[in-house]
Amino acid sequence: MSNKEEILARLRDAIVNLDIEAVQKAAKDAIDAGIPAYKAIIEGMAKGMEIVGKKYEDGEYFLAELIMAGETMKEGMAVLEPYLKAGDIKSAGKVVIGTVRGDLHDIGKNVVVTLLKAANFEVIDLGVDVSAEQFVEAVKKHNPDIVAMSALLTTTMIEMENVIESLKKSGLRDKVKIIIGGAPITPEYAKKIGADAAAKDAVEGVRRCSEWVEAKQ
Ligand code: B1M
Repeated sequence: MSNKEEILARLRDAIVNLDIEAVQKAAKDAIDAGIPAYKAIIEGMAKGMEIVGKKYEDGEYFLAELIMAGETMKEGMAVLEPYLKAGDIKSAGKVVIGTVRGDLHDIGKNVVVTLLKAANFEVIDLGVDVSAEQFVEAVKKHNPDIVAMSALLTTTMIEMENVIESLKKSGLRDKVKIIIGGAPITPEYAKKIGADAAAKDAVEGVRRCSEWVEAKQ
């Protein structure tokens, strides 16, 4: 295992072990080793979150551990965020983003927000538990290029379709591109509900948003 692989594995394991000190140390080591911050997030910490989810499903972890894993991830993010650079991406669009109604998961959405900002997007973050009406109001108020929605629960992903229907009813659907993401989301689901794209992770999501905005310019 190379030094970089070993650091990514430490980031993953620190999340699984709910070890804030270890995640902060591994995040600093990732930066020192020249691992891009986004890679440390997606290929390190987010992999740990997958394992935490699995352990929760298997009855090995409980809600307390899910909460601690979320806190551990936030502490790791705090170390890495200042190193997320715009690089050579030069898209300057506007995105309205939120986690849909009934859903309180915001770690993945926050990663997307951070990477969007790093790619020079103006981001209007509506937070969590966002209703279709709030999405519609935000589109009217901010006139974004893109609406991005996140859902982590199979019981809340159906809200995405409500948002799209509400945008249609308000005559706003064709003014924006719509992208959706979150653990249960697939390209097939995006197609079914009339979204323009699904993103499996934040990097793919931001890449797609950049492509849309660049095509407009
Ligand atoms: Co929850 N939870 N949770 N949880 N939780 C899941 C989602 C679950 C899969 C765990 C499991 O059973 N294996 C399960 C859902 C099962 C299902 O619906 N099929 C579950 C459950 C059941 C619940 C509760 C119901 C538990 C309970 O109360 N009994 C409850 C629901 C609360 C609610 O929302 N109403 C609940 C609560 C919580 C906590 C609050 C404790 C905590 C969230 C803390 C927070 O977000 N502030 C939590 C956590 C941490 C998880 C897991 C373990 C990790 C989620 C996470 O942060 N992943 C999760 C298991 C899992 O997902 N494997 C689980 C890391 C994050 C970086 O990835 O969010 O997928 P993710 O985001 C990625 C991509 O999906 C994508 O990019 C991100 C970064 O690469 N992406 C987008 C996401 N949104 C995008 C938008 C885009 C583009 C890409 O637009 C451009």
